[in-house]
Amino acid sequence: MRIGIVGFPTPGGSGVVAAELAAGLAARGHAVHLLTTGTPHRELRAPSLRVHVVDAAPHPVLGHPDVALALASRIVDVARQEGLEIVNVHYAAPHALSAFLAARALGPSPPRVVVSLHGTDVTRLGADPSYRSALSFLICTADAVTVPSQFLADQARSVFEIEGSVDVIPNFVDVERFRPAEKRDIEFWRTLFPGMEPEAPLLVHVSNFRPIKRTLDLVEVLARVRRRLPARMILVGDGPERKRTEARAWELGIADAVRFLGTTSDLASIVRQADLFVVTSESESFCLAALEALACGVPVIGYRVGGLPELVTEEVGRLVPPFSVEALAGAAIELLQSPARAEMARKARARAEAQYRPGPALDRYESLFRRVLVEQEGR
Ligand code: GMT
Repeated sequence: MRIGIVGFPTPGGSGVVAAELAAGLAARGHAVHLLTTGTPHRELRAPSLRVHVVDAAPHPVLGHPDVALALASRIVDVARQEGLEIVNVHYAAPHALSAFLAARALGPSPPRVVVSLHGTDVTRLGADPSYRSALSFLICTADAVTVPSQFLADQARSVFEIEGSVDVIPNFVDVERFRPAEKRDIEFWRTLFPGMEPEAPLLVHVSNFRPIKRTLDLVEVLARVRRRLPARMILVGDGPERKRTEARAWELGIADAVRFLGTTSDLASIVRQADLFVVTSESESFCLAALEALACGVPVIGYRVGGLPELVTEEVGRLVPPFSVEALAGAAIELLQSPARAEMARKARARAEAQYRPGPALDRYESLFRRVLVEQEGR
């Protein structure tokens, strides 16, 4: 197939899924074009993948960028040159608008449009009356819609009044890149926490520090865990709530036990060193970062929200009532002290390998794309 995939270049989950999907399908021999507004965050192992970086700088005439228009124009150009049959956009805004415009511009036999929803495009933008009507139109007129969890399928159906099918295709993980540590690298940890006790528990969090991640809760949890255990925490990523979270760590007197690493491309080597992965999100459609932790053999704790219960079962972690930092700290203390954690770590890895390898997810995107092409022929 000749496929265009549109996604953000940022480290967020939807951009990672778009880029890994594009690379995976290119490696299977499809002609794949990734259209994005910056260099993809992760290294993509697929020499045949064509990446088209669309200029999203402010336009001198407008004084601001019009990303939707710039992407739409590039989709039209690539579709004309390469004969794209499918355009699969990841995250509804503005990508679904760009794909819709491009399809209209491409005349009587345009590429089929598949919209992959990822989370806040439904739960936040879809819930916002300023955006809902237009998004609902774009999603309902697409040839197919995908979501990463049953939770988001239900939300999307109700928010956008989708009558057709919604395909649940869970996030997937490269289990070679995200694999368990052979042993704890105490030297690595001591570069971050000089003098750290060799057996001190290690907690890790990865996010974009948006308000929806409730990152202040992370340091509240750590402060409570540290009343019982000499735990340390590493926070990977960057975003609007980082400064407030750092300030709260100082107020709580635990700044020496927390390190903020910012955005790093070598995520796996950090995550695999942890004893627990902590998510404090108010909502998650899936939580790719938690899946990457499971693949590293790291159990996950978090609030019972959104699609997290579909991923984090009792065998591989603990979910507690939202938004109790006491309960989350209690779960962390219980697991860190439990001899059963090693078995949980093994099951975490086994779950990622058995259910979330890239292969089955790529199969499902492939068969969905084939299905919409066949439906088109039948029209
Ligand atoms: O979590 C974020 O804020 C980033 C966001 C995105 O759009 O890139 O992630 C969303 O998509 C991921 C890939 O499908 C999911 O794993 C995340 O759970 C989802 N985030 C939310 O629902 C908040």
